[in-house]
Amino acid sequence: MTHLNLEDQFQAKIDAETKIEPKDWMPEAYRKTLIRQISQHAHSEIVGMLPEGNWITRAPSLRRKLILLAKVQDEAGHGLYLYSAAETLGANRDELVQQLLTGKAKYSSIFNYPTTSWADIGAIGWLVDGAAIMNQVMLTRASYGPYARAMVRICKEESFHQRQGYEIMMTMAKGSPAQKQMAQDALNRWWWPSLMMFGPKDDDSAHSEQSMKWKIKRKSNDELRQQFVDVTVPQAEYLGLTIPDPDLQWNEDRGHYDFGEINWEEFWNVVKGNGPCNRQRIQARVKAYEDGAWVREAAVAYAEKKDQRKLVSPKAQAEAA
Ligand code: BYC
Repeated sequence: MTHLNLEDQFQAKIDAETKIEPKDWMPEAYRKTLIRQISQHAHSEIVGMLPEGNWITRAPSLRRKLILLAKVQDEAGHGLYLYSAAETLGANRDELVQQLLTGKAKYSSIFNYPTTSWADIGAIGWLVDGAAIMNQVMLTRASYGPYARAMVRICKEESFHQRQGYEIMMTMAKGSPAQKQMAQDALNRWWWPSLMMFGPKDDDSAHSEQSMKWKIKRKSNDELRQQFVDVTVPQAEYLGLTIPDPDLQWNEDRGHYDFGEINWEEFWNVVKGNGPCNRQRIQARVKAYEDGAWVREAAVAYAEKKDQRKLVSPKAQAEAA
C-alpha cells in the first residue's frame, strides 16, 4: 500500500466522522499539529491558574474562597487530562513541560494580563471561561478521540466556572456604586484580551485551513469570535455594564453584532513574550517546578523500592531456588 493511499484512507475516515484513535495510522503532520495544539492548551490551563490563584488568599468571603479554590484546582485537572492526551500521540510530558519553562512553548495570551481587583475574578470567569467554552464546545467534536473526550468533561467544568464568574459580576454590578465601577473597570480591561483568545484573523491564521480539513477545528477563529460577541453583549446589557467598544452595534442585515478592530500589534506582542506578565508567569512556573523537585524524586525512589521488593518477593525467591 502506498503512502498516498494511507493518507487518502485517513482523510476518508475523517470525512466519514470516524474518530482517530492513538494506535491508528495518521500523517506525521496531523500528529504534530495535535501535539502542538493540545500541549499549548495544557500549558494554558496550568499558567491560567496563576492570575486567579493570586486572589485565593484575598477572596472576600469563605464561600468565595472555597469556590475559587475549587475552580483553580479544576484548571490543574484540565492541564493533566490534556498532557495525557498529548502523551497518547507519543509526546513526552517532561519535554513538553521543559518547552513551557524555557519559553519555547506558547500558551494563551490572555493569562499574561494582571488581576488587579476582585472584580477581575468575576470578569475572568464570565469572559475568559466564556470564550474558552465557545472554542472548546467545537473541540468536543474534534477528530482525535482522546482530545474530543477530554473536552466533554472540561466543558462541563468550564460552564460552572463561567456561571460563578457571571454571578460575581452580577453581585458587583448590582452592589454599591464603587462595586459597580470595579465591575465596569474589569470589563474594560478584559474585553479586548478575551476577543484575542480566539487567535489571529482567519486570513492570518497559519493553521486553520489544514486543521479544519482534518476536523481538529470545526469553526474558524473569526466565526467563534463573532459567536462570542453575539452571546456576550446581551449579558453585559443585563448587568448594566458597557462594553468598551464604540463601534459595537447590531447589524440587522448580517444578524450579528459589528465590532471594532482588535489591536493586533498588542496581540502579537503578548504572544511573542512581551505582555505585561509573561516573564512573571514563566518565573512562577519555574519556581513551582524547582520547589516540587523533591516530590518527583520521592515518587521515583518509591517506585524503585517497590520494583526492588517485587524482585525479592518470596515467590521470586522460591522460583529462583
Ligand atoms: N494566544 O494558526 P492559528 C482556559 C498562536 S485555558 C497565544 O490560528 P491555531 C482557562 C497559535 O498557537 C483554554 N498564541 O493557530 C484556564 C499559532 O502559533 P504556532 C485555552 C496564540 O492553533 C485557566 C499562531 O498563533 N484554550 O480555558 O489553528 C483559567 C497562529 O494561530 C493565540 C485553548 O488552548 C492566543 N490566543 O488556532 C481560566 C484552546 N491564538 O503554534 C480559563 C485550544 C493563536 O504556530 N486551542 N496563537 O507557533 C485552539 O483552539 C487553537 O490553538 C487556537 C488557535 C484557536 C487558540
